[in-house]
Amino acid sequence: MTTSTSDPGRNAELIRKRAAELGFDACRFASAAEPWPASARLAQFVEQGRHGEMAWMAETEDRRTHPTAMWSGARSAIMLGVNYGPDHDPLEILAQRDRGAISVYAQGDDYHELIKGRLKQLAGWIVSRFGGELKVFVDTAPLMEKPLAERSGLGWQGKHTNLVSREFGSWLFLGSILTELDLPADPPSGGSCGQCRACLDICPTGAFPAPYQLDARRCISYLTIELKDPIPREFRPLLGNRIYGCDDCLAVCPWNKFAAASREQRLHARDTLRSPALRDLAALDDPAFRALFSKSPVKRIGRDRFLRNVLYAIGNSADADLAPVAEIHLQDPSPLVRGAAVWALSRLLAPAAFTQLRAQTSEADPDVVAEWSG
Ligand code: B12
Ligand code: SF4
Ligand code: SF4
Repeated sequence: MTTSTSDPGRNAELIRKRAAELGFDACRFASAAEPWPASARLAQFVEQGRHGEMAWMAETEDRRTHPTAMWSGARSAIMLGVNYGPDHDPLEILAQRDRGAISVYAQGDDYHELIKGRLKQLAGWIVSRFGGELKVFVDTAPLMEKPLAERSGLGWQGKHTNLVSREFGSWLFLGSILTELDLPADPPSGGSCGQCRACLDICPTGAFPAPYQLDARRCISYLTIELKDPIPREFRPLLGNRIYGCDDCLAVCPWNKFAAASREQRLHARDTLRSPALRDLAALDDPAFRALFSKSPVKRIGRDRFLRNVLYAIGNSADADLAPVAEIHLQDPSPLVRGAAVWALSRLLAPAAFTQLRAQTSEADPDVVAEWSG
């Protein structure tokens, strides 16, 4: 049952203050009940197959279309932001071809754990103070967080489709609380992309069919993190040394000029993950992978998918000294890894040497024959 409060405006201010005390960098309010255009846009995205193999997007589409479709009791949304601004230029590492580029969001601890903990603390405080049922979300639930954040005035969805904040640029994680309480909605943020198209132009894989629309199947974030299979050949050269996610469209956004480095120590880049050598990463077995990526979001994709990405980056390194590193992986237990090793060697070895290796090896490994034949 909805708990009525005498002064919703005052309650909102108290919630905002408590959110700041808990370490949230932004907190704003929106109606969770009004209809919006995002439902139709999600339907179009799924219909066009732009979610690729993220089957969960289609499976949960009905609930995902609107907050009330997931929970009919939702009246207001409390939208929280955590600044994860980097202390360095994330594009610089792209020129260091013998190093792996891990996207900014994954160079520190897993933000899901950090934000979920804070959301639960805030939620407990709200219930004890004002009552009302509520639910907390960060990333993984069937809730469209960006349009909800835009509605709350936290920012606007930029042409790269992510939320842009006047204060934090493109570096803001989102978390949400849906509640039965009626809280006064905040005004829109103001600010827009205007004539800018920097994010559209820099995308290495041409993942934007139009401004404000993304085809996830072409996005390096999807290809390196979500896709379990070998990455389609057409994209492999375009990955460069990006081995987990991609920041290009975020990093070029001019609104980042107002951003500051994150104040949360746990989100800062670990020294080991700023510019790890591809040679060292390729040597990781499962226990070493788990140890290096303890508490990191990278752990989620597992050692084999990660090694696949590392070997594609080795193939793109133009560093023939790395060929023996790739060759060791022709014996890897994982066919995914063996296939990526073949591709890397096809790029690093002289044609005659590759042909000779193929004659010796390809028939002995039926799982990756397609990779040998190119
Ligand atoms: C699925 C998903 C992905 C997929 C698909 C991304 C996408 N853009 O849809 C992949 C794996 C590719 C991905 C990548 C990334 N992700 Co992601 N991802 C999500 C997730 C789980 C759902 C997003 C979704 O609903 N997509 C479906 C599409 C249809 O919705 P949409 O993007 O809002 O699309 C809108 C526009 O297309 C717009 N639109 C369409 N046509 C038009 C026309 C006009 C005129 C206008 C104005 C708008 C418009 O309307 C749609 C609905 O609002 C959210 C968390 C969540 N639960 O919301 C995180 C989330 C969006 N991801 C996040 C992050 C950080 C990333 C990466 C930066 C990670 C990285 N460094 O590699 C990249 C960024 C890539 C990019 N440019 O989007 C953050 C973004 C934070 C922010 N400030 O916006 C989120 C919110 C997670 C979080 N809780 O912080 N992600
Ligand atoms: S994250 Fe990278 S690949 Fe994906 S849309 Fe942005 S620039 Fe393109
Ligand atoms: S780079 Fe330019 S077009 Fe892209 S989101 Fe930022 S302001 Fe908008």
